[in-house]
Amino acid sequence: MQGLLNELRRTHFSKNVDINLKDQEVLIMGWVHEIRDLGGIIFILIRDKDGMLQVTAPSKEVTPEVLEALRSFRKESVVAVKGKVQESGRAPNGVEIIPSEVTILNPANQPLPMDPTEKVRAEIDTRLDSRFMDLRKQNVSSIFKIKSQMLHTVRNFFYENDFTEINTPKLVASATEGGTELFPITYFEKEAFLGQSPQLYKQIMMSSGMDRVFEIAQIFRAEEHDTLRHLNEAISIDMEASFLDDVDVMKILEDMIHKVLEDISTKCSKELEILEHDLKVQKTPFPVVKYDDAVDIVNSRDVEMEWGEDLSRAAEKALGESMEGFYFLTDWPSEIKPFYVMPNKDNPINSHAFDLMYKDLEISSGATRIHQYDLLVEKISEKGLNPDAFGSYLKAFEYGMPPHAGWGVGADRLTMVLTGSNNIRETVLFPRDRHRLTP
Ligand code: AMO
Repeated sequence: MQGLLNELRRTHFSKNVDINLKDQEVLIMGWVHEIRDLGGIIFILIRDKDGMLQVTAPSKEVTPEVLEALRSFRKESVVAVKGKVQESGRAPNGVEIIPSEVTILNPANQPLPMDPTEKVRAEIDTRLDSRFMDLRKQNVSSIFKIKSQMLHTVRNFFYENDFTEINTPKLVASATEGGTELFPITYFEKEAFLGQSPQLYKQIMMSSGMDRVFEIAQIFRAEEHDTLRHLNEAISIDMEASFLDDVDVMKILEDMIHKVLEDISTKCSKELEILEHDLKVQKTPFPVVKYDDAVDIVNSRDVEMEWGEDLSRAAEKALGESMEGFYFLTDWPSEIKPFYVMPNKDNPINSHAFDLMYKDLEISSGATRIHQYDLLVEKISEKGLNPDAFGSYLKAFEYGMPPHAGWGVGADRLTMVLTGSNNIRETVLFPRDRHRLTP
């Protein structure tokens, strides 16, 4: 049986065609990046997954059929080119191919919706409208290669540290982080919501005896924010572990971040170079700033902040200016943290909650959790929520819930740090923000 491509198969990616293949025949497949027809000679750059290769067709050395086919090439059409490898001082990789057979696998319509060669810079909205083409640019695809490596490292890190990967529902009946930021949906005859965090489920899992769990999944937040750091659909890296407290899980978090920095700087050096991003591998332990001290730092920089307030954007910036790299913010007031956060035993107006910051960007929140049923019910009520709505969550606390702690890291925000992007939309293939629901 013959498939669509018949005998036509790629022998090499462009990055693997080098001088060692001199005089050999190769077949490459990719997109037409650039065409220069000088009459007596045609130069075509073919782009594929990780690079480009020059096809050089001097009219005296190739057949009229090949010349004619090359002349019908259009930018971004998908083509296959077979030819002999030849040394070339000027071409990328130091080699070019002299074509003996060319096939147009799928022509691209003209004009193109945007320029994928970086010669004309497009606004982010134009780029996102034609994201498939935007992703053909090396600097854009580099961001997603780095994100992929980061997720790979994170998974490995968890597996190596004896965590079990879990998948919790994203169609949920109640709020986790307070009632205001939920997307309501119709679930047959009931009202339901898109999950804003796996928080309640990862805590329930502590009562299952599985001890250490993690999840990497979408979270949905109906925030009206239109900022460079907020999305309405984001990826959260969540973990929860039993018989540990906030200090223990902060150590796990900084070790994971350190491993990510190390892996990206060694395994993605080419992508970092393309992005011109100088990524520092910060040593652990990361600095720790107590909330009380953060308030003083912010005020000393002429930004007003009262004790008990969450950090405003101006406060985050002021703090970020005085700190380098990653640092923890600890000892948060209980009042501004969610109901499940453990208050400090001796001084309950403070809590065992922490954030991990990178300069002025919040990367993660975490805490020791309340594991005592009565205290949890009290805190739910104190926050103005109805404990009855949390029945199936609370049940897990009645029959042997161990002490536990955990955190959630914004994977897209972490990718901003790793790639030097200042807009979170750059780090998501198809971002969902206040105004964008397509593509
Ligand atoms: P929190 O709400 O702080 O904590 O979220 C954790 C991390 O997720 C990222 N994040 C976002 N990223 C982009 N757009 C958003 N709208 C957005 N919202 C959050 C941030 C943030 O630090 N249940 C707790 C975690 C825990 O305690 O385990 C929680 O969801 O990087």
